[in-house]
Amino acid sequence: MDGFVPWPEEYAHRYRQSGYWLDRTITEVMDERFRRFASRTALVCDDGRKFTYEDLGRLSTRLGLHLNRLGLRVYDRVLLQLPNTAEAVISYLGTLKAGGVPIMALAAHREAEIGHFAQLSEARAYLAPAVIRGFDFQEMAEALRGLAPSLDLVLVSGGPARPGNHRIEELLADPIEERVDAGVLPRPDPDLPAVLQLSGGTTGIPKLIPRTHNDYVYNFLRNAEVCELDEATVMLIPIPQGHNFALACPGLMGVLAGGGCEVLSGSPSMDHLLPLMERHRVTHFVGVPTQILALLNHPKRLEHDLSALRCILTGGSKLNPEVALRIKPELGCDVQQVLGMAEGPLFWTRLDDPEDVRMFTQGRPQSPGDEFRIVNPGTGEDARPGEMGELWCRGPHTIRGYYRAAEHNAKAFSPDGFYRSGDLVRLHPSGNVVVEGRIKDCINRGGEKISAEEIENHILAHPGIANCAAVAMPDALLGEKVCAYVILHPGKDLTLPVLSEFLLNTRKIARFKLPERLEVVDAFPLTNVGKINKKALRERIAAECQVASGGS
Ligand code: OOB
Repeated sequence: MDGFVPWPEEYAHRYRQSGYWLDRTITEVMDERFRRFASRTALVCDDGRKFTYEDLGRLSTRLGLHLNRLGLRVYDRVLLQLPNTAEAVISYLGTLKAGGVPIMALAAHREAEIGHFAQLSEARAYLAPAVIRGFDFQEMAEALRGLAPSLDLVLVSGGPARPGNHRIEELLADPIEERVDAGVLPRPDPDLPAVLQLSGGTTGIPKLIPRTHNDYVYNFLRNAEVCELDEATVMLIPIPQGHNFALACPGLMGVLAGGGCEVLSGSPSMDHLLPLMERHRVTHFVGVPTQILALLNHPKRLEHDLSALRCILTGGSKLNPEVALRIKPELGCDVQQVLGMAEGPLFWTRLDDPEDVRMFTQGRPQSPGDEFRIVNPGTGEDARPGEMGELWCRGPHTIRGYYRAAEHNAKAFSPDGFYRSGDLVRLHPSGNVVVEGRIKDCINRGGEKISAEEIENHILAHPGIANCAAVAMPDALLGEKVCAYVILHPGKDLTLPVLSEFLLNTRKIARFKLPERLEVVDAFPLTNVGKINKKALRERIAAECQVASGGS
């Protein structure tokens, strides 16, 4: 795994001594649970299927053996792009069993993103749906092979495989473990990357985040403790399964570590989720604040029996205090806030914290091994208590560098290994942090991060556009959406639908990144050093949105 930045020996030693790093692979920890809780239900799907722990163990070994037979080798990178289905869960676990390193792509990603990840990682395999809403992923796979010659294995789920590709459901129906001993499967080094997560993104090119077995196992085991998960836990996580929040914070792996059950939903719509919550007596609902608001405000909520609900776990963007305050009186359950990042840092409020901490802060580090600083971005010195500054983190589950990104790493990490999060926070007197804003240039669309530079690069490729700036505009539902300010070449004109068509069909980007407003201007406001003044643009669009919504 060239291009991976390990923890310095001194820290690795400390994390082992402290008992954070167990030197066990994710597969070893999961297999232990598959045996311990064998007959318990691990997964229920919205199509009625149920899987016990024993089923998950058997089927993931089976897929691992098939991948091994098809030529997948230890540390080979595997693009996983499956929606929230049992096949996705088994594909993730099976890839790990084969020694492969899954790259947790989103179902919404298209050729621009997947092609980039495939090239950067030299991925060997691609696991995808056959078709979703008319989009043919096997056709995209053909284009990917041209971009990344390393890609020689394509597996699909939910539809027939084209010649040369394999169907995941068919492999899962073939008990290869009766012919081949599971002892052929390799054991990866727990100090090497187990999973490649995707960065929220502040750069033109999205980054991959290497999470090692040691770091990720500790991440979800500790997280399951902090959220007090156990065999009674029934968790619904209607966010993409590959996202760090849904996978490991505490997510799928945290639920399985505790012996609980995850309810999988193919749709994030509240109309679909409410009956699922009632039917399966969901105890934990995980969502970004937009989803918590949708739950609170749903007109039919009171028609459903949600009496099993014990806790809402929310993060990804800031939970408005007014929304936080409604949870207990209206849903009758607790809330735990998390400030999380795919790079690893996790700040959680605790269930027994005083009310002001639970409602108004984003928590404190989940591990006693975590260190953080709040740094004045101007001086580089620690901010005074209560003063706003950039959050820097270092710890047993915070990476020391992005994968194959040496140049960017020099900026994103301090020389002594702190990850510079780009988030602006201040310290609450209780020792918890409160998120106040950010200095990184990205747009947080309902928890989904969009790098301004990345979308600007795609917009600038349009022949009519001379210059552009993508900024966040406020949105009542999602918090933020992308607004594109553009300067056109003389004599050109452009509308939002034309720009969207170009971004989707020519640039082939994921739909959630599309600008939702286009502002054509003659010039940009500049800062005194001559850069585009994005702050001024953000203020301008915020003022216009307020006028449009009748605010004062
Ligand atoms: C989670 O991870 P990412 O990598 O998609 O996004 C990280 C960024 C943070 O740097 C921050 O800007 C924002 O998302 N964020 C929050 C927040 N939680 C995340 N901003 C305000 N308040 C919060 N509570 O989003 C993520 C990863 C694991 C667990 C939960 C969320």
